Amino acid sequence: MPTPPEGRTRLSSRVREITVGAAQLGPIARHDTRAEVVERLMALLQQGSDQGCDLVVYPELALTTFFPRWWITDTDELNSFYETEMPSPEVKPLFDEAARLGVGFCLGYAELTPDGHRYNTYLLVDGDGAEVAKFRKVHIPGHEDHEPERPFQHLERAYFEPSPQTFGTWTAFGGEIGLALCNDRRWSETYRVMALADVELILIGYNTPIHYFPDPSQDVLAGFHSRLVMQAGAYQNGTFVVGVAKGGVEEGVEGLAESCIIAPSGEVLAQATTDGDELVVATCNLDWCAAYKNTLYDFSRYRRPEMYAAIAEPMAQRKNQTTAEAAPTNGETSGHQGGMP
Ligand code: CDT
Repeated sequence: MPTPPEGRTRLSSRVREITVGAAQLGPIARHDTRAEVVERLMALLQQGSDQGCDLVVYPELALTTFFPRWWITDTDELNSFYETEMPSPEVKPLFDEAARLGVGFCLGYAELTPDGHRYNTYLLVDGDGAEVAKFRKVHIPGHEDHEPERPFQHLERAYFEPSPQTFGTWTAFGGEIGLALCNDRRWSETYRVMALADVELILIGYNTPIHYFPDPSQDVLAGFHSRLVMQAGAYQNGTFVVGVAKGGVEEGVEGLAESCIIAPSGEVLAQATTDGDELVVATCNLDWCAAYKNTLYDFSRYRRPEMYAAIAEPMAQRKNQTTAEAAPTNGETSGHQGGMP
């Protein structure tokens, strides 16, 4: 297992290691029951326990098929894909077994709240079976309306509200843990917001159809883009990143697999070799993060937040600004001010 090579800066004498299992899932069919899926989750949990995992991480929407691929107008049918309580009776065996084994886990599911809100949710549970954190997906991709010209739908924007809360971090498993879901991993802000709270290990479940209808030229790059964003997010923020797929051909749609565990150096420590149920394991020395957070990415020393205000402005506000207002406000001329063209 790669660890920081001798000679790389170790800034802490206290070694904090967490063994993580990225519990990739293969396809879940539309007719598969929760009980059948939970059996598979428990098999991966057992493998994780056998391999010394402290934490087993499941994908986004890990209890059902990826239902946003269909335009579903019947409310009862749509609701059948959501959880109204967690753990539900069908999922409780997973919670009980994880607590018995002393293994924490992170589980993605569709959440329907008592007051009718629908979220794409990621739940982190510790080794004693206690809930640590509930995260709701921030960036909701796809489209709102039925688009029959597509070979399959991506109706997340019809079926989920974006989280009203920003990204968080939680102290657990001996470190600072952050959560994100699928499309969140493509946005650099996701990692940076968590890094500002000293995140050390970001867990990201995903369902990524390889075919991207708006621009199929991107299809061949699906794996590259997925790794690119997670490796950059890890390195630029001095954090481990665990990306966990539901992959393979599910109801005729091919999903990206390639689950992986990435070090703060940006290096991939371990990656799935199949597109089915597979546990990818790596031991993460959380003290490795400091080698980046305290040097090249020492935020308090080098970051220039006063230069980044535009990042936090809504687009509408930016479009309403005149060129002059949008120009640098430091009294210098606008445009390039460096030595290179
Ligand atoms: N589940 C999810 O967020 N998938 C998106 C697909 C984007 S294309 C609509 C992803 O970013 O992988």
